[in-house]
Amino acid sequence: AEDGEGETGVLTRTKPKTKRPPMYKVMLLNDDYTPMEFVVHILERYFSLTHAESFEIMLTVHKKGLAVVGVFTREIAETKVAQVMESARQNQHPLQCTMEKEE
Ligand code: NFA
Repeated sequence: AEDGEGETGVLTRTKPKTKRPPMYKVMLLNDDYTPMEFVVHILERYFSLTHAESFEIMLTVHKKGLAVVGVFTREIAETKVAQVMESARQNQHPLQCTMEKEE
């Protein structure tokens, strides 16, 4: 048999195993120099958030020091971080974006 104890007496997996990929939190960090409007623009552009949502998250980062802006699979998270960091660099803003694996 495919499942349970086969003719050989070997115990095999019974539970269907649907694999979920590890998820990564993408975070934005506060600094004293990046303009608020730039952060809002970044959130709208790379995280598909509305202007109101972007403004709210920007304010959370500004007040609390950081905020999770989204949770993605590793490749998507890496792309978002790279896009934000490149855009900040091009515009000479010190804005920092990082990712962290979810438990
Ligand atoms: N603290 C920045 C300011 O006062 C705004 C900011 C928000 C920067 C979120 C980075 C992240 N101009």
